[in-house]
Amino acid sequence: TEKDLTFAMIKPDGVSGNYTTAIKKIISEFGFGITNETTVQLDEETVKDFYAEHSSRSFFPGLVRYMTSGPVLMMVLEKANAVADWRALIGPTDAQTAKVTHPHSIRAMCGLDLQRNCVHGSDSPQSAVREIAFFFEKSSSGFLPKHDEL
Ligand code: YYY
Ligand code: MG
Repeated sequence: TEKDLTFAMIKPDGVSGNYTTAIKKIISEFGFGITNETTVQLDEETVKDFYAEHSSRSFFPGLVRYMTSGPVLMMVLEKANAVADWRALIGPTDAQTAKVTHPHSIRAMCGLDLQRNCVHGSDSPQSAVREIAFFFEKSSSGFLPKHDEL
């Protein structure tokens, strides 16, 4: 079967809460390959651009502050049906909801609330293409991160 790519990120609360190892274990247990990964400190401009679709929302300033509050780990994941399967694995946006409705999801396991929900996943194949290209550039040997690695 054809393998697809999706974009995943462990957000600042996930990295600072030391969930990286546990999340990577789940990633490998569920059959995803990690094609690329890089740890970076995002700046305000990058987060605003990445989340541009939400720029008019009242939660946007808080989201930008949170996403720049510490390092994030970005990954390109590879697997058949990668986009939908990764979204299913991370669970609903609100980590508090996730704890009730999807107790085995990653956001239930390590997220804190609606804003600090520990992980990101592309919401469609189109978003995955955009988000991978946003953070990585294609090279002859795969992808290279566009931002300075920590
Ligand atoms: O794709 P997903 O991350 O599950 O949710 P989005 O609706 O795309 O929102 C992006 C991001 O914004 C979410 O992960 C947390 C934050 N957020 C928030 O702080 N408050 C909201 N009411 C909605 C989203
Ligand atoms: Mg989204």
